Amino acid sequence: MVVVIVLPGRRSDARRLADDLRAIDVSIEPRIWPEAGDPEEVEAVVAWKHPPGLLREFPRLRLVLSFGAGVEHLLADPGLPPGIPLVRTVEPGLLSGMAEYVVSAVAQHRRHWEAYREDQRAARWNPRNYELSHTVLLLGMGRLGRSVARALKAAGLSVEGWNRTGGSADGVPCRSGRDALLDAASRADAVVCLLPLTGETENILDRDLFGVMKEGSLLVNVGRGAHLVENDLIEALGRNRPAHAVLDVFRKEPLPGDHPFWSHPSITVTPHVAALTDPGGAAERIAENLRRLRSGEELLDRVDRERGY
Ligand code: NDP
Ligand code: OXD
Repeated sequence: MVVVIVLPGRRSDARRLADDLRAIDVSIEPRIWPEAGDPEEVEAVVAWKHPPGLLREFPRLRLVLSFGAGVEHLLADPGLPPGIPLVRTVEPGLLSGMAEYVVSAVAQHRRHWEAYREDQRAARWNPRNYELSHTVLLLGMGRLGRSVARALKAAGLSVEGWNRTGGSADGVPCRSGRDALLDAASRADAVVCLLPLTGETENILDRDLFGVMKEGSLLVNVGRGAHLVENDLIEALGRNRPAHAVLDVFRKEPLPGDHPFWSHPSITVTPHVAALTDPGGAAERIAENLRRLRSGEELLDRVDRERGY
């Protein structure tokens, strides 16, 4: 089965993925774009930030796989063939990486690391208190949200969830709807966005949400840049609600050099690295999905195109 790997700017990840796919299953023939060979032979494409329209070049495509958890880049492409399955790749490294990032962001804020760095520069011995109880509200309780929730609970923190369908996920109580979001945010010490970007979730981190957040609280956005209304955040930081924002994703990436977030004293910027797909772990999941495609079994992490995630 011919699979084209389209990872522009990530040649070494593409090579590693191709080698691992071949090692797992000799019937898989990976080709690294732009060397795709005869387009008629291509049955599957693994893509991340592919050139829009590219998928139209493969008339016999049976499966499109995102080389990551997000799929808005593929859903936004009018060249995505209708009627064929789209799957995400959520591998163990992505789950543990996200859990580590969020626990670290929450812990550094709660335990005043930033202030201690300043104290150290001034040779100032200044112990600060911290509350034992600390509640983190997770927006999005999917594959990544549940992994983060487990790690936060293991660190002794309380976790509440907010999702589309309500109920509970892995023992974490979840609520849904706008009123529940504002109510939960008003009681949380940290709000973490781990939502997919859809028409319903765009601009969800806005002045209404910040308006109810606790003084001194933390915002972490690891979902997508378009979840955040940037000017609303800058105003809200001026009111100390939230007191700090850790941002990993941005409307425009790379974040332009003159963007005010870079120099804002209450914003920590990281360059979309909260969780990185490990090509080795991805190869296992991708090979399994290709096997399932061939045998007509249910695919892993299949996207519901209507729902948008
Ligand atoms: P999943 O599809 O597994 O989970 C999505 C969650 O969001 C579900 O809990 C879902 O609710 C909830 N949700 C979706 N729409 C709404 C809505 N309108 N209102 C409330 N809740 C909603 O996604 P993952 O956990 O795998 O990934 C989440 C996102 O994380 C990705 O889409 C990507 O944007 C981002 N990401 C960022 C990375 C980074 O490095 N910064 C790395 C990887 C991913 P329900 O459970 O009810 O269906
Ligand atoms: C992803 C990402 O969605 O890296 O996997 O953001």
